[in-house]
Formats: sequence, structure tokens, C-alpha cells
Amino acid sequence: SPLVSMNESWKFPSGFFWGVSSAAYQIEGAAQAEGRGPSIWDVFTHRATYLTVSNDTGDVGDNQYYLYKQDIARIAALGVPYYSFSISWSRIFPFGKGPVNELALAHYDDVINTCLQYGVKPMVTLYHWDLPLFLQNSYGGWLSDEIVDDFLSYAKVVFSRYGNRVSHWFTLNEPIEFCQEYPMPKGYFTAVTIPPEAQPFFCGHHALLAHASAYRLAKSMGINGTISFKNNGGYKIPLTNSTDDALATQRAWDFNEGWFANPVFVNGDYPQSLKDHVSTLGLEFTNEQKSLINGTADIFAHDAYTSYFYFAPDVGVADCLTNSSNPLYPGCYNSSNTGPTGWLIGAASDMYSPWLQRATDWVPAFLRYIQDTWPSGGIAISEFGWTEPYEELRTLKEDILSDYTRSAYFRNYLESVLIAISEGVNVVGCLAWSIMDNLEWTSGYHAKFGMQYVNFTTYERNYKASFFEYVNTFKLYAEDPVTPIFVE
Ligand code: PNW
Repeated sequence: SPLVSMNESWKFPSGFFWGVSSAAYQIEGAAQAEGRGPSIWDVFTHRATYLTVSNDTGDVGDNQYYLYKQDIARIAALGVPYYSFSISWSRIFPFGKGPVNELALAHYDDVINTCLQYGVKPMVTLYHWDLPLFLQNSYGGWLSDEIVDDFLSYAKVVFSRYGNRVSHWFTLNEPIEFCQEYPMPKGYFTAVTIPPEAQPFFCGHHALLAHASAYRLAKSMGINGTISFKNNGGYKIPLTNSTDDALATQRAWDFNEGWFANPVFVNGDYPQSLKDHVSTLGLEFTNEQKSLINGTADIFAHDAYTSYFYFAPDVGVADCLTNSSNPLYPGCYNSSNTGPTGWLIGAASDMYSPWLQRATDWVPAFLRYIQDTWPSGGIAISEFGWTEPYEELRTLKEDILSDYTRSAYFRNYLESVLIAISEGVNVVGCLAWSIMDNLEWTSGYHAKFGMQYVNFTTYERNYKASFFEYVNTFKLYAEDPVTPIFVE
């Protein structure tokens, strides 16, 4: 498409970071190579029957454990300045704790150094859901406070080894999501005694302590990249202007973004409605813990894909706040992709990702809401992206590579970010999900978020049109030059 600026005054300021993202279990493969220990995701994909579509696994993934040099070269070739990936905890510590695996440390050394050689700045996530299996089975993983020290030991090894070669660190990817993986499917993991409906909140409690401790550790070690965690969610719009819908929408913020953002960015503690709930489970932060947690993120990193309308339950909130068999317990809110006039908020994504609506018009209001509600050193969209619909039904490779709805999503989304910036919201970076098609968790390889097509027989990669659209948008609007590196 011809490059035409929508508005001459829109600019991504100098120093704005942009790039592409991935996560270890979704792309690396090499599941049994060089001393990697098992993670809970190996159990989800291997033992839990049809937990993933087609029983797909991450055993081979995109083979990036072996193909990272070409992957880094391919993004450098287009001028992408940042690559955000995660480190596999059970490669570094095959048992989650104890002996360190030097082969894994050497591997990520080379991934990071290859990035730097190609002029791509590495951004590293410590934990993208692949909990070492041993930690789940020995004490319940994130359900136990023992996780805090083990995460800290892992973080210490990673910070000391890669220290100042990394410009941005993310401790945890989307604690809202991984905490809602609890309770884990019965029969595959050592049993735990915490009631099922309480488990996500125990996980969240320890995730906050682990994140905050790792942040403090990094600062005490003199690590100079920014450190934050990746929150997630979307803009929440009250369906009507009724008081009940406003209250339901507030509870939705509290039980999602606010669960982790309020402690870290506001006061070290949960938002009130959540505090009321978790205190009934015996989860309260001491004053010392509150001061540990408060202020432990340099930027507000948000995985922000989509938006929804929110509304109150039909029969009041008394029951859903307290009765654990009520389907809306304990957050007491409903959500919908359909607005008050019956129009959809945006086009829905593929059959495997019904949660994803192409609703980019709401992005400026969302970014403004984040800035006003959780003041920080700047907002980063640490993931945004799109699945193309019903890819199995499309046989022509050209059709797959001409992914126009994803191109439109990136272009519209980035222009919405530019509107927010022009209106005074401090957005500091954007990272597209994902560098290439990969294991989309329970959707297996069927949901395709990639800006590159991957042939899962030959592992050959092909750029999709959306990748060029994404880069071209920065060529058009970024103050800093986009510098493609072509290698022989
Ligand atoms: C993120 N939702 O997950 C993850 O960080 C990625 O690993 C994943 O591949 C990507 O988004 C695409 O799904 C999410 O239901 C999963 O709102 C689900 C939701 C949000 C994010």
C-alpha cells in the first residue's frame, strides 16, 4: 500500500521502542535438548488429553532453539529494532532450583549476542508460563510462598549473566492469565489442598511478591534496563450509563488489570473490591510487603489486544459476590462484544480466539485510562496482534501471506496509539505478537498470530504482508530512522 500519513503531526517520538515478540515454549522446540527439564506445559500438552487442539505440543515448536540466527537476521533485514523473547526457566534450572545448566546459559548468551551483532536490542521476559514441573509438584508452584525465593534465585542467575546487555526486562508475563490456569486439570499434577476457586488469588499474591522481589534485586545489582511485568486485558466500556453497569465495570477493572496494577503502581495493595474478597481467603499484605511491592515497575507494560462492553448481573450482586457456585463469582460482572445498539465492537478474530475483537478505535481512551489510573514512567503495549480467520480453510499460500485483516489491525492500532500520543499520553513502545506462527497454547498450531508464515514440515519462514505493513507504519511515523540490514 502507498505510504500516506493520516496526519502530518503524528510522530512516534525519538527513542520509542518497537519490535516483535515471542515466548520460549511457543517457539523454541528442542524440548529435551541440552538438559532442559520439564515444565507444566509439557504435561498440559502430553498427558492432559486434548487440552490442546489436535493434542499439539511444543516439542518442536518453530525450532527456534536451533534457528534463532536466521530468525534474528530476518527481523534485522526489515529494520526491526527490538526483539522480545522469554527465557525458559527449566532450561536454566532443570528442576526449577538447585543445579544450574551451563548449556542453557550459553545458549541464551548466543541468542542475546546474535541480536546485538545484528543491531537488534534484546528484551527478556523471565517467566512466560512454563513453570518447571518440579516446582508445581513439590509445593504447588505459584500457590505456595516458596516460589518467591526460587524465582529470585532464577532471576539472580539471569540478571548476573546477561545484566546490561538487555534493554528491557519483564519479570512475569500476564499473571492474570497464568493464575487463572489454577486449579490445574485434575489427575496430572500432585494434589493441593487450597480450594479451587481460591487458587488464582493465592497465585496472584505470590506472583506480586515474586515480581517485586526480583525488581528490588535487579536494582540492588545495578541492572540498568527498565524492569516491569506484562499486565494484560482490554478497555472496559460500561454497556449503559446505569450505576449498576458502572459498578460492574469497576469490578471488572479491579479483578483484572487492577489486581496487579494497583499494588505495583498505586499503593502496594489490592483495589478495594478485590481486597474485600481476598481477605476472606486470608490473603493480606503486611505493611512491609506493601512497601516492598509499591513502585516496582519502571514502565506500565500492557498486553492490550482488544476491548469489551461490561454490565451488571440481572439479579443484583449479593449472590455472586459470596456464593462460589454462582457462575459470576466473585467478580460479579458480565461482558459482551455487542454494544447497546446491537453493533459488534469490532470484527471477531478466528474461531480459536473468540476473545479477540478488532476494536482499535478504543485504544486512545484505554491508554488515557491507564495513564490516569496507574501513573507510571510511560506505557508500553508489550503485545498486540491478530489471528487470521479460519486459516485451515484457505489453501493458497498467497492468500495466507496476504493477511489483510492483520495488516489493517496493525495500521489502525498504531494510528490509534499516535492519536493517544498526540493527546498527551506517554506511550513509550509497542511490540507486535508475534514474530511468526507458533504454538498458541490450547489452540495449538491452529490459531496463527504470526507476521511470518511457518511451514511446519520444513520450518521455512515467509514474511506475511502484515509484517511489511507494520514496519512501513514506523517508516512513515517514527522520528528515528528505520534501518534495514541486508546480509549476504
Ligand atoms: C497472550 N485473553 O495471551 C500471551 O502472552 C501470548 O503467549 C499469546 O500467544 C498471545 O497473547 C495471543 O493469545 C493471551 O483471553 C491469551 O484475553 C488470552 C487473552 C489475552 C492474552
